[in-house]
Amino acid sequence: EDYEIDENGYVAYCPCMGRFGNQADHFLGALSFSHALNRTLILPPWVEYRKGESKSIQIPFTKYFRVDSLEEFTKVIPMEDFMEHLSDKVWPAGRRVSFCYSERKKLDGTSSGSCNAKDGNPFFSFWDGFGIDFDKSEFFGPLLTYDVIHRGMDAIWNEKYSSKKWPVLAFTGAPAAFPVQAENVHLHKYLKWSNEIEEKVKKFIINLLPKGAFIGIHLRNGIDWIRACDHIKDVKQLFASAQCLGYSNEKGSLSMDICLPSQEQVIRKIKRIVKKFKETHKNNEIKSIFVASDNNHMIEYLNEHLRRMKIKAFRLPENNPHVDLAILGRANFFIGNCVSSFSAFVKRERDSRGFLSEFFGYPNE
Ligand code: GFB
Repeated sequence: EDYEIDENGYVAYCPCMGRFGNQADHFLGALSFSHALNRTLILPPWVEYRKGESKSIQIPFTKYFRVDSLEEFTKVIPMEDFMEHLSDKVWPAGRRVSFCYSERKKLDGTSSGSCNAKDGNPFFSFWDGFGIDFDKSEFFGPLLTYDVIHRGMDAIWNEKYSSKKWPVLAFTGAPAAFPVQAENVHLHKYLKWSNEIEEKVKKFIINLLPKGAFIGIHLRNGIDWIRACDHIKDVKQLFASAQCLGYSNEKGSLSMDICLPSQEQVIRKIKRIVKKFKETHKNNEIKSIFVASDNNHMIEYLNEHLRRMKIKAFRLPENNPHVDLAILGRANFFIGNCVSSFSAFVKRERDSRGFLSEFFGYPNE
């Protein structure tokens, strides 16, 4: 394969904040940013954390997503390909600058005088996995920000950092906002699951789910989540909550029903959706519930309460967040957790296909 150099330069970054849902929000912003600057986005591997391991691991972008669909929107290249085929020419060792808004302190709190891009986890593993060391730091703040949408920053970036002199803008974190800006949500349509994920989804739906329509639900209820929901009394928005409350709370306010619905609320919502679905889809009744969860799938509870409706609950036999997401994306109806960025991924994918979704506790009936 021929690897042509993009004379307009590249954008690289470490998805160093949060887990998959957070990284996906950031990815859409980074996509919009690099597009606005007319640079090629270097597709970073996804950063994952395994229980009991102190260092993150990096999963190639292409394991989960296709490259060709992203190319319909803008110029992209997987980081592995860039490093193997282009970095020596475009971004040789000795000339690698890391970009950050302002100084990043050392882990012990003392001044580093630099972006300190490789200090800590996942920072070190991410760059070091590609043998990348930084020779210099560049602070772009407070003059520049990532906001190319509201503040026309793209022109200022290109003026200040020409691609000739700065072929790669390598950011210590994503050049993007969290949660994803409203204007970038639609970019999700260019994110398509890889064949590997699609195959697993098809197998599960065909072999393990009963024939007929199914509701997908996301139950976010692990201990980290229970603790996070404690904060709802102190804030107007939490994580992805703008997806149902609106970015300025114009559609509602946070509540425990939204962040951490009780079992009773979960079952009530499901029953309501089943009935509603029946009225609008006469020949395609809900036959099962697919449950994705980080902790408690409530399978027995659901089965007990849905028995009279002849509906059964199912889950993946193994923990596989991406297959969970992709199945939720395909369900005939989705009920998500409005605060969770994991649910937000599903909601955006479904919106881009015109599929129906609601959230636990929202709308409040
Ligand atoms: O994706 P994520 O940023 O979403 O992080 P939230 C949650 C992680 O938990 C996922 C696992 O990446 C998965 O690894 N997880 C959550 C799940 N739900 C499921 C599920 O249904 N199935 C499977 N298999 N795994 C927030 C973070 O998580 O949690 C914040 O955004 C913070 O940074 C907070 O840490 C406490 O937005 O839900």
